[in-house]
Amino acid sequence: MIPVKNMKGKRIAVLGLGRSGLCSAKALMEGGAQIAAWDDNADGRAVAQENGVPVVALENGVWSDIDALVLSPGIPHTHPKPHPAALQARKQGTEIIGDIELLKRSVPDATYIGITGTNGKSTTTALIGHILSAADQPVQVGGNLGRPALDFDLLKPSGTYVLELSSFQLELTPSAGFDVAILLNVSPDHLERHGGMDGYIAAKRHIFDDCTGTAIVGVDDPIAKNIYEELQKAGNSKVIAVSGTTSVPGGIFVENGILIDDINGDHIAITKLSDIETLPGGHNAQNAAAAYAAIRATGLDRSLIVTGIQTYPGLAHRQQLVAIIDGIRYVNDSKATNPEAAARALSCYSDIYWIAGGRAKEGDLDSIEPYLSHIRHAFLIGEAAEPFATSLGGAVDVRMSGTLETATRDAHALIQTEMPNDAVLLLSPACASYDQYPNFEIRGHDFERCVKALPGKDRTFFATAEVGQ
Ligand code: UMA
Repeated sequence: MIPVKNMKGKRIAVLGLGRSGLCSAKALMEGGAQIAAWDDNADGRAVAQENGVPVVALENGVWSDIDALVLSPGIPHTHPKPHPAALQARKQGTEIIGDIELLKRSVPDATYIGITGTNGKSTTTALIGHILSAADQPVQVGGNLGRPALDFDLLKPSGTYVLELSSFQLELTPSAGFDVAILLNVSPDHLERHGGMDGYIAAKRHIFDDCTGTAIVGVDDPIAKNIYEELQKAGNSKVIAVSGTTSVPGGIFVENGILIDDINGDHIAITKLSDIETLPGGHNAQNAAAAYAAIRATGLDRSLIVTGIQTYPGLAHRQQLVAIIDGIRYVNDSKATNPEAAARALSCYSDIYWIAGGRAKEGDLDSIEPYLSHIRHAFLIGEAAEPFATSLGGAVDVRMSGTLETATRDAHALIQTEMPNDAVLLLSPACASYDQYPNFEIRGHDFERCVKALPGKDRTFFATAEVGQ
């Protein structure tokens, strides 16, 4: 844990005592601040009290001498409606900040790599962390990925903090000022929290404010590309374009499956990405290009970056190769909780036996449409089974499996009878898990359990570490 010493003697309100808030409260107390902590949920308050954090209702009287409100990222402070405590803080001019801001103020001399984007930020963050630790560099990895920023170890100035940053966290990090700032892509997400698309883009764009070193921007979607052009025009920092699909002169991109470094205009082939099983698809090509660009900016030797990319173990629940049984690949993509994320996985394989469904979010299956020809059969589960069957409208052979266990068995049995060349049994639900599981991680583990129970002559299982917890 990193004690927040620069708030010593100050009185700080901490609202939200989940993963990040509880850690912030403890780090502030360790640094000598006086805490008034609150969670609207009684369980959250009870856990905090068990951890020795003083719980105080953040009512009117408390506010007279509060110096800052440390807010958990999931708590609204503007849209759709500010939390009353955030409203009160704003009314009296009290700063509202989050744990990333506290980390930056507590360890100002370390190197900070910040990664944001609507999709791909967890993989890019984990890949950067892996490359640096494989090269024996002092590094800590977390943020939105799961490990709260103040839970990190204190690093010497030569160390690097690699932070996955959500739009919520960026709004609570006024000083920003990252040494390397990455924006991968932008598409509509969390719009209710940002009052619409303009607010969401502004939150994402904030990652580049006061960037002291290198700004890295994906140019594979129109919104991020526009931000790249604006940054280049402003000329405040070194700006590098990255793409997983298009050759970008002067940038880092992937051409015929090969990662190319053209920053100095010399078109150097770095490594063949299409052979790396843990980074499949054009979206991961862009993630790898961004990770390479970020580490290159830190000055690490190119051969060490290549070793790191080639040995990347992958992230649990994100196109995670669980097993190969008699030549069939079993892939856990439980983190794909919306159709766009599932479409990314569907783009990567042919002959897919697709398990989908759960609790559907807003939106339709339009993003899946370009990949319908990759799907041999769909096995539908959970609340979304009926509506998905209707949406797929006969374009794909559909089975109503109901549960993940039945779907896995149904799919396996059908593969055995059809035995296509390149069969993949893919769990990529395009839905949240909450109708049948507490969260996507538990759904993913249940899939692994179901796969382990399948028969087969030649069975290989792969271990992938959970990161960030
Ligand atoms: N709470 C209140 N009042 C409210 C709302 C919530 O008191 O009005 C309390 C809840 O009772 C709970 C706590 O606030 O005890 C939860 O706070 P939180 O939602 O900010 O969650 P944390 O447990 O602190 O986890 C946060 C991130 N959560 C969100 O941004 C929603 C985690 O990202 C992150 O991993 C963690 O900090 C450590 O840094 C998760 C996430 O879902 C993965 N992120 C979103 C995403 O990826 O789309 C942005």
